[in-house]
Amino acid sequence: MSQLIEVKVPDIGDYHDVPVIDICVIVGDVVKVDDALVTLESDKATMDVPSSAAGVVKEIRVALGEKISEGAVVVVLEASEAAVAAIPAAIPVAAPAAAAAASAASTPIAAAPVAVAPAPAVAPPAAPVAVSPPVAGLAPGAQTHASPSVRLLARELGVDLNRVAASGPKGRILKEDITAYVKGVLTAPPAAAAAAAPSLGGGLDLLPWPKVDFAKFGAVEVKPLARIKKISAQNLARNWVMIPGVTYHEDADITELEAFRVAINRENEKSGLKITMLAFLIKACTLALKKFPEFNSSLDGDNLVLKQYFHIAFAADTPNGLVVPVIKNADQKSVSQLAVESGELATKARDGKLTPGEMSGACFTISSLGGIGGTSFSPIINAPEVAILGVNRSVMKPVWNGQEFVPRLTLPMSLTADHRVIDGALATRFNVYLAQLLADMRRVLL
Ligand code: CAO
Repeated sequence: MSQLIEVKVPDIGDYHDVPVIDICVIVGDVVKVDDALVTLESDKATMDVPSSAAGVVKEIRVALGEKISEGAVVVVLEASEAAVAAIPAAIPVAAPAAAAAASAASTPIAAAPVAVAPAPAVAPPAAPVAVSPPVAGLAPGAQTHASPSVRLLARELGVDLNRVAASGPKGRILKEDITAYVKGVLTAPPAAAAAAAPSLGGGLDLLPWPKVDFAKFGAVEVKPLARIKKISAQNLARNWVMIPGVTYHEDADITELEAFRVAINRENEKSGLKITMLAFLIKACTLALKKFPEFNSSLDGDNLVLKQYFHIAFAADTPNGLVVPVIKNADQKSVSQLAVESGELATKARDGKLTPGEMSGACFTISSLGGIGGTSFSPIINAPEVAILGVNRSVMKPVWNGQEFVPRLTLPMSLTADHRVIDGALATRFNVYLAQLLADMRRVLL
């Protein structure tokens, strides 16, 4: 017979709302009494929440970055009969079969039986975030599987656990793995070491950022960066430095498409439905992603994760900075639906009302500066995506048709692709195909 046990944050003195910085176990782990389950970090100290029982981890009830206090349930364990006998003080919770009845009778009091609701091992972040930011205050590698002592060692050595190959059971990183990683970095040639270990000082050997007293040269006004800008700055800087991105340019002839768009919008004037160029771009990109699956992938160590879903993000310019809402399953939506949804998401973005869910899960991003101008640019890839399409304002250009120059409306496209995944030939094929689709959207039906 087995029993479910809630393990709670014990008495931690005067500390309240302490952030979870490490989750040391995963569902299925076998733990002993006093094994660390999660690590909390107050402004003064780091403390582990030990397991009050021996058993198997059935559920993790906290998320990285979540702030918790004494009494919060951290983990639900399934204790073996022997283990249960040894821990009379542990608080049992209702088994799933009895959950409905138990939850009806449950109260917020700690000892009352409560239903064990299935929850993801790591819950989504509580606060809205932009451009896949890291959870504030978390150490690099916080989502990897390692014990607190290993994490401590990694922190002391400045090692990002995400970069360390795990040799322990269930992908757990051991002390030996950290040692091997550091040895590898120290004995590697300088260039390889720099690429392999940005966490060990980056190897970039950069000069410190220039500190200038600008007021010496004239009047200045100092304005703190908006939160979104601060978060996206970190992501953009990492992506710019870490990804060998190359930008490939292509002109798409959208003469017929724009004429069609204008005609349709005139037809729909009364209903208020406005089809945007962005909606056509999203549609065309989903087809190009299907044809060239490498563009719908992410690098995970030595593996390429090919996604079977097509969630398209688009950059939205807001008074507080750039945010990137995501249209889920864009391939299953009509151009009209894409126009409505992107319009709604852009409005929410400008009002600062996007939820974390509306900004996550993207496979590919479109950055449209078409409403503003420009002729080309080099968009920065939004990791872990591997490509991003930028477009600028379409212009009439004289195009030679074999006999004469004819005026064609031309959309300048700038596709940045991660060269580790996509080489120049593939990127150019993607661009050419995208341009073909935009030149004649009937191809979308094929
Ligand atoms: N060529 C010519 N005109 C274009 C165009 C293009 N490629 N794209 C849009 N336009 C026109 C639209 O037709 C619209 O004109 P009308 O009002 O006469 O119909 C006008 O420009 C304004 O369009 P818009 O940009 O507001 O709307 P959109 O659907 O094209 O784009 C959004 C929406 C959210 C992408 C856009 O508002 C935005 O925020 N763009 C900025 C993205 C950005 O900052 N990227 C940079 C990221 S890297 O720093």
